[in-house]
Amino acid sequence: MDALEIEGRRLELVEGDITTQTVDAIANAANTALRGGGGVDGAIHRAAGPALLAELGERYPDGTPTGTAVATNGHGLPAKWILHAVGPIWRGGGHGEEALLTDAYRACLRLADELGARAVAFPAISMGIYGYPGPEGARVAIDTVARHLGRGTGIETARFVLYSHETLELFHDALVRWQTDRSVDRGAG
Ligand code: AR6
Repeated sequence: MDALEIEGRRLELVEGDITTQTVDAIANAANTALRGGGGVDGAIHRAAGPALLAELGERYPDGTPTGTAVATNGHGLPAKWILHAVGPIWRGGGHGEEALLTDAYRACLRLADELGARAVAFPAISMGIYGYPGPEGARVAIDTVARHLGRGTGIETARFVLYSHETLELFHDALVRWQTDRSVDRGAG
């Protein structure tokens, strides 16, 4: 496992299935309709059970826009809450994708703090069906979560759960780069 300590909090990278994580909250890479789908969204709905779809339909009948997130119970999952975030569909990079991906992670972090979640797991939002390029998507994910851990937050552990070794490697590279940039910033005073 790759891990980094930031202001006494942990940022971890693991290869695995997010639905089996024993954490307070897991993030989901959902779509604006919030009615389930493929990829990690499909896996989460299958593992959580039909009560998840029912809760989403009841509480969020209009869905949620790209760059935002909503919370539900975890239902059949070990996690207590699911944070359903909507990342951008990659359309070449000139359509605000980076800001929207940053917003999606930030929305999850904000919800996690509101709920009092101490351990939170994230998938690689937008990096599957939505086609966000690997190195850039991993950089946005690591930078956004690492920055949040460096501020006042109740989150003690943030864990990226990556579904393939290739994705894990991308996140590893982004983590190393973030660490290097931080040392340079500190060195410069
Ligand atoms: N655990 C962790 N990561 C997973 C899992 C899993 N069980 N399954 C897949 N991944 P994607 P997106 C990885 O496509 O790009 C859905 O239809 C996957 O390998 O799930 O944001 C939604 O309803 C990839 O690295 O999400 C939306 O319509 C990452 O999760 C749309 O897809 C994200 O891939 C969202 O597309």
